[in-house]
Amino acid sequence: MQSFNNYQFVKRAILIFALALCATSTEAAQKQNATIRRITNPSVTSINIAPDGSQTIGAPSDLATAIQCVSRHDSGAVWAIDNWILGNELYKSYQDPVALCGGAYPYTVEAVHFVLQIAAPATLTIAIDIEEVDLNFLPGCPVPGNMLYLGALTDIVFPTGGLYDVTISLDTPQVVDAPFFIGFFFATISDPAWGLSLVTDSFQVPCVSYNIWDTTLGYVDIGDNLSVHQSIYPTTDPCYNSTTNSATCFGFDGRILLFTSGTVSELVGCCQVAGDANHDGSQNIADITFMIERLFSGGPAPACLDESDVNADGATNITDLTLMIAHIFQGQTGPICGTTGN
Ligand SMILES: [Ca+2]
Ligand SMILES: [Ca+2]
Repeated sequence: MQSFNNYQFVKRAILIFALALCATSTEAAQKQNATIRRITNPSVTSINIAPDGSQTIGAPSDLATAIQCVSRHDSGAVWAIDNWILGNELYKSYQDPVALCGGAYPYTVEAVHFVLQIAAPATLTIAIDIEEVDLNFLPGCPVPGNMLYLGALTDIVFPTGGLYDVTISLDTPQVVDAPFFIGFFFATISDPAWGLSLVTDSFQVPCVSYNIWDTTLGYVDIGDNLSVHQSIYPTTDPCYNSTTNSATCFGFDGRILLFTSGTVSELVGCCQVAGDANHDGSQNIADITFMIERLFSGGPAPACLDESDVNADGATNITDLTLMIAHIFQGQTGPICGTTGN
C-alpha cells in the first residue's frame, strides 16, 4: 500500500508540475484561434484501453449508441472545436448517473469515455481522474474538488484521422457516494498538424464542462465562459456562421463528450406501487417492457427494487416478469410489494 501511495503521489506531482508550466498569456492567445465545426453523419471508431494500457480498436459505430454508459448525454448534434486543445491541460465533466438513470448511490465507476476528432495519425499521452464535487468554491456552481482517483499516464494511438470514442477502464473500479467529476489530462503538447479537436454535444449547460490550461485562470466553464470570453475575445457573440458552418470564436454550445460508465445501486425498502418497475406511479405494460430490458438488454436499474420483486421472494428475476405478464394480460392475482430491502 505504501508503494502505491508513493506512486500516486508522484503521478499527482507530475500533473501539478505540468500545469505549473502553463503560461497564461501564450496559452490564452492560442485559444483565440478556436473554431467550431458541425460534425455531420459521424462515423466513430472505438478505442478501448485496458487497465494494463493495452489498446483495442473496435468497429465504427454510431456515436449515440457506441457504448453502454449510464452518464451518456450525446443525443444531440455534435460539434468539433478546432484549435482548442493545446496539450498539457485538463478537461472535466460533472457526473450524476443516479439522476440520469435512476437507482441510488453508491455508484461504482468502471470506465471513463471521451470523444475526440483528429485529422492525422497521432499518439497522445492521457491520464484520467475522478474528483469530488466542490460546492463552495463558486456559489451555485459545482467545480472539481478533492481528487479521488488518478490513473496512470497512458499512450493512445490514433492510427488515422477520424472521430474516436475512447474508453479507458479504471485499474480499480472506484465507488462514489455522490455526484462527482471525471476528467482527462492531456500530457501531450498538441501538434497543429494532428488537427486534434474537442467534441461537444448541443446542450449548453453551465457548471458541467470545464477546461483548465493555466493556474491563473483556473477552471473555465465552456458552457458559460463569459468572463474568459470577454477577456480574450472582442465580442460575446457565439460567432457561429450557419452558412459557412464555421465560427471565429468559442461560443461553445454544448457539453464535452466526456462520460463515465459503471453501476448504480438499487433502492430497496421503497415500494409504493407493486409491479411499478419503471417507478412512474402506475402499473401497466410499460413496466413489463422495463423489466424485459433490465433482464435481457442491460436496461437501467429500477429506481425501487422492491417494486420489481413482484412475487416478494427477495430477488428480481424472470419469475417476476412472468407473474407481471400473467397479471397484466390474464388478470392473474398479484403483484405485491417485494422484500428485497427487508
Ligand atoms: Ca409503471
Ligand atoms: Ca421476485
